[in-house]
Amino acid sequence: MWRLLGCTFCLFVSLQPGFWRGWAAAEELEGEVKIEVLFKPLHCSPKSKKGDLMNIHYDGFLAKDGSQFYCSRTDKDGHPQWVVLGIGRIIKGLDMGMVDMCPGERRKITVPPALAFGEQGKGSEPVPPNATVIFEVEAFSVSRGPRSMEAFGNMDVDNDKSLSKDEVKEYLKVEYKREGKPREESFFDKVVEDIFRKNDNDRNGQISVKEYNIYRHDEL
Ligand SMILES: [Ca+2]
Ligand SMILES: [Ca+2]
Repeated sequence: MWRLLGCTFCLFVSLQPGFWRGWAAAEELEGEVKIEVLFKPLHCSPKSKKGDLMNIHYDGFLAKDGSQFYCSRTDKDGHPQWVVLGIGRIIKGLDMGMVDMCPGERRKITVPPALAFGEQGKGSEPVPPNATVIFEVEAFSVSRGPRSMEAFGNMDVDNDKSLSKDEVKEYLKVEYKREGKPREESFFDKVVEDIFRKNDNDRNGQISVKEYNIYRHDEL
């Protein structure tokens, strides 16, 4: 199934720092996530579930005055963002509000502060403290588990249960080529550096199974 992903490691590259990191600091569940389906394709499949990789565009608004604090269409060169659903990499309200969503579907998701940016708000966007936020999300693709062990096995050519930079780079090259998007060597070097910066936690130049497997935390 990993083949459906297109690019497994896009995830590593584009789990955006800042905005998407676990901002739902407040644990108490005050209020609920409200979901309004703005558009649902006739053929609505596959439907997203926990652990899926989703490619989305989203706009963020403050509920109190409707002002926009984020737009993925203008940010980051306007590329849709890759997110993994339900593992705490995005704000809780979106982890909850984007379940059962299919490619082509658009939703308006209203998230109370406790499930969004909490008491602190978020300075850089900016979102004030205790703000209810509204996201308009459009899903482009939904695919199964981005970091499958099958994908790991495919990358780990020498089978030492550890990924070197060369192994990751070769894998990326093949993936991009298969997608009809060959890139220059320097592009892959940059992506690999980024992947290792974010995932090689013990800085030994290898990505271990433990470092790769983001689901471990999730299943505790
Ligand atoms: Ca290896
Ligand atoms: Ca490592």
